[in-house]
Amino acid sequence: MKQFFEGIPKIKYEGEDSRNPLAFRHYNPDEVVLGKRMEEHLRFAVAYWHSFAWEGGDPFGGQTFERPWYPQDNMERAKLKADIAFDMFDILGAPYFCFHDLDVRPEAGSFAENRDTLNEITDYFAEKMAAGGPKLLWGTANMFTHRRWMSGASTNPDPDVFAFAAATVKSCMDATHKLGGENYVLWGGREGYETLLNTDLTSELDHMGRFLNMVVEYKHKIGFKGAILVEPKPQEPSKHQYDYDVATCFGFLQKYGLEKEVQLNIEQGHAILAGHSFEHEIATAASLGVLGSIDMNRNDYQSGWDTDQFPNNTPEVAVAYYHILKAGGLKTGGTNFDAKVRRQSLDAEDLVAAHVGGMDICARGLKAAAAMLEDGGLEEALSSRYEGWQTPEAKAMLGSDFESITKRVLAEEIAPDPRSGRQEILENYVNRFV
Ligand code: XUL
Ligand code: CO
Repeated sequence: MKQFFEGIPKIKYEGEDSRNPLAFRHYNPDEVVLGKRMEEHLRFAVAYWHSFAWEGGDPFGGQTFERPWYPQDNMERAKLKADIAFDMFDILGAPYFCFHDLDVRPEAGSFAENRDTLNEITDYFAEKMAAGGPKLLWGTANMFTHRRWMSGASTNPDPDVFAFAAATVKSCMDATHKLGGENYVLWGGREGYETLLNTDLTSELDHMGRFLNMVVEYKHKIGFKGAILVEPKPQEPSKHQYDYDVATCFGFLQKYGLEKEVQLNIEQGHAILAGHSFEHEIATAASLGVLGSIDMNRNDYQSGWDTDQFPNNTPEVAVAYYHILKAGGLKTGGTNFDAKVRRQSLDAEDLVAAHVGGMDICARGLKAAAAMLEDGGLEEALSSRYEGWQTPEAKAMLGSDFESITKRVLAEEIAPDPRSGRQEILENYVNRFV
């Protein structure tokens, strides 16, 4: 059943000198990096939606890809799509995959039909997984494509849509649990607004907070051991999304008492849309204790929209993994390619090569990040920059007050002497490793 990928062999590690475009030059799953196998550090996942569901459209033109499983309007083609997807997971040696309900089943008008077809197709997945297929990194619900979601899911002004969303997420959590999924993701989709002229922001946020609490309550009820993750994104499709970035999400989680229950799935492209770097978002989440998982797909820096491209920039990826390793690595999370090939990349080979390149660049970034950590140059620079805070006077100051501090400034005639931030020297240092 490898017909779709005919002529494409199982991808192997051939080392840096390989000229084979369908070989790994850096991703060597068994290679030990900082005491752990590369595969266990990176925990790669293939996203069903972009690799198998995306048809290659853009705002100016429709489908460019021709796939034997299109249109996915019946179970027969949904199963064919699953056969081909699992073939690709096998070719890549991908340890995980991720899916939305809509990626894997035909869409029907009624909740009951959607739930039944989801159950049927995920039973089909379970057989393939048991026969040596990959594991499930996370499942999620698509609550943004169908017109019923156009004004939001849990934030919809219509309580019937909230109800439909609750039942949908329950069915997707059940499927994720059944398949042994290691996380469950909620990306806001249309949880946001187009104009405040028609939006009651306060009650929409309250409804979203209650909804997420219901997710957590249900997780505990069914004994789902995975992590619940929210994926920040600042805009697109809504003009303003409620889960704008890591800091906004954390404020939301705290307000609704969820900061110990919910972590974040951080996507590079979304960080860029929010005007942040990927490493800023990762380091902020790590510092707030909510770093869960990553979607490793970049955006185009010029176009200003979510282009979902495979990663291909070693320094960016290296700095991201540096912060992940510093935070103790990915735990239940992984490296998900929420990435799609460009719409002119028509062939099965393009699909495989895109993942091979993405996996390889991540492996290269991971090795560079580990080498930097082993060398310790950045940690040394950091402790030297903040060494003043190690003195007893500096520590005591944090427990004092403005009046006593002012007295000390006057008595000791404190006059700070600025020191270089050494940015270029540190950038040059990083360039030695990437
Ligand atoms: C959308 C996005 C989603 C989530 C899952 O920009 O990233 O595909 O990853 O719903
Ligand atoms: Co994503």
